[in-house]
Amino acid sequence: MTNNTESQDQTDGFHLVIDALKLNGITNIYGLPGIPVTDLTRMMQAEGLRVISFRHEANAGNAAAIAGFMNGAKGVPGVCLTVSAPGFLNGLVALANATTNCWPMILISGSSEREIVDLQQGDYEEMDQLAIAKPLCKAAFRVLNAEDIGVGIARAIRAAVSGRPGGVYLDLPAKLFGQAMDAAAGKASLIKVVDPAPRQIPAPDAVKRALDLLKSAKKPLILLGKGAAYAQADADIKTLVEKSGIPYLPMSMAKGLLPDTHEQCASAARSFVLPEADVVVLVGARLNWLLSHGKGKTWGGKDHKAAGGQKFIQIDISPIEADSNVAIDAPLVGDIGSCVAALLAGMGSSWAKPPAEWTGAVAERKNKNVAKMAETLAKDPSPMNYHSSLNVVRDIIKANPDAILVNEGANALDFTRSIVDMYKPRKRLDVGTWGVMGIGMGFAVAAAVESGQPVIAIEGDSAFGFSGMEVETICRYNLPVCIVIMNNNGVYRGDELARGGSSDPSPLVFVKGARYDKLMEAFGGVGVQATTPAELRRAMEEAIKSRKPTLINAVIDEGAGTESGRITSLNPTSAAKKK
Ligand code: OXT
Ligand code: ADP
Ligand code: MG
Repeated sequence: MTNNTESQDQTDGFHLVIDALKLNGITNIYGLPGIPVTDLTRMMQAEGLRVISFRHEANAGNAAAIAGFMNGAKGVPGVCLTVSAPGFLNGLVALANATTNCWPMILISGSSEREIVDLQQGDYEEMDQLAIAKPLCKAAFRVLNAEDIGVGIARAIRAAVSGRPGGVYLDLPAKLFGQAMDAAAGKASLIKVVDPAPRQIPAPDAVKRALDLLKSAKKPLILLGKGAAYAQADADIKTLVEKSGIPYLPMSMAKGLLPDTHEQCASAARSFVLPEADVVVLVGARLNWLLSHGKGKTWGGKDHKAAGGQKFIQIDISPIEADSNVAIDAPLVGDIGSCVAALLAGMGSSWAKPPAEWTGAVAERKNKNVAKMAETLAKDPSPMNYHSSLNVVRDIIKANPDAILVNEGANALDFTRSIVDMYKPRKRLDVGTWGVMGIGMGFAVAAAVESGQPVIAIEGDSAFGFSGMEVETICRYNLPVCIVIMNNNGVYRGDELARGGSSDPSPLVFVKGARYDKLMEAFGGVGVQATTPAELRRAMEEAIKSRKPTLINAVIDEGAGTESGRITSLNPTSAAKKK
């Protein structure tokens, strides 16, 4: 074709969206079809994108969010596609949750006609989606013209994965999809994003400040957060821990960054190391509620508002994270890979390990707790409790360290976190910063799709209910997901009685003896009822071997749990004095 001659071929909004996503390495779309994106999902599949179609957008959104956690450091966000208004709102919780957790996700929603929406004339599924999304995500964009699709998708990708990652909303009005334009001009309008998650190198003086502080420590501690897992700087993080000889504590989703069985892992001595440490290196972890805001009794403070006297080094890509809760003595702003590499370079070859008094005291406390745990795990009560059932899961993960563990619930979450050791990075996916229920099946689907590895989802019976219908999705795509419902007949416990003489059940309990395994059988998967650890073990081993969608209804003592698991203290209590 000669220059300045328009090609005969045309393209349209549908294809430009698809081409722009593909050009930027996006391969999987988690969504739910309907007006105005039904044809888009068909065309996406026809053009080689893998479209995973869910039963509810909340679960598609959660799938996209966790895909972002798994791949974001490589510059690839998770993508969710929904219809307008209600579909968009269903996906929005996951977008907000992704943003809260610092995971890169793009929520693409079709929307109704701008002219009608803006005059509030009552269009089908009318809603000003862009305005609603804005306060709940990192960035929000709308594309009105086909020739701007390339820019819109490039901006969405950059906003999601660069700097502190987060959720991005992309509004695509129905009219856009049908707009035609010259194919060559369309192709030229697309942008392949160069270096979407650029390295951010820490300043040399900040590195020196951090190392000087660390050198002065008598009782140092490294705290690894899910930002450290996200960053995929696994080898350097391992070297930092081992070269420094400093005990480390992984936050929930950082478990396995180094094997939990590592001799420097201080998980089993958590309540000892936090108040005792004198210098703490935070690597991709915020001093939020999960770390008692860096103060109070957890940190050795004399009351809940008092700091404990630790000094903090904080590695974070966000320059405004430092001092959010307590003073940060040595902020190290940059991406974790670059920051850790700079620390390693500055440490040289003769870095002194921490005093043996400190590492010895940590080891002593840890060994005591590990022995106590071993004793509890060895018991075999009837009915099964959290410990005896999770002891099985612990063995299964040990034998299958590449399997991904998805986990939600209260007791089902907290006991799993402390009992089940993880051996590899990014293998534990859970309720994150919000402690949100409902992530289970969305995470399980995406974990299987993105990794190809077997997935084990340990679910409280309440937690499972939020996304349970996706067992059909798991069967439809024949995913190697083994769901274990820790069935204690309720939220926290199943033995609560109704109050005030009500003939209704307590708000916290469910139908007793429910057979969740039958739900899986309804869609052709394998359902198993397990009332003993031996039955649970057999069923899990078979599920891993066969890779068949499996749901095991593990019957747990309904009185074994505690209110809100390990966070009972967050429940408000009344100060009113009663006569
Ligand atoms: O050091 P100490 O002695 O303290 O001991 C610690 C460790 O040292 C030790 N440990 C070990 N010992 C030996 N060996 C090893 N390997 C080892 N490892 C550790 O164990 C203890 C505990 O360690 P841990 O866990 O590290 O320490 P700790 O102190 O617990 O850590 C503090 C936290 C805050 C970091 C930690 O507790 C944490 O991460 N917590 C997260 C809690 C969370 O997010 N919970 C979920 C929310 S609860 C509630 O909100 C629920 N809802 C409401 C709701 C929600 N969330 N969302 C929506 C959309 N709607 C409603 C609902 C509905 S939960 C829920 C459902 C619950 O019912 P289910 O049926 O689903 O579940 P069940 O409860 O099972 O019935
Ligand atoms: P946890 O809940 O495990 O403690 P948080 O979600 O609180 O972890 O903290 C994660 C932190 O990691 C966030 O402050 C975020 O800015 C930071 N972070 C995420 N990715 C990177 C990265 N690549 N480099 C540096 N910091 C990062
Ligand atoms: Mg329960």
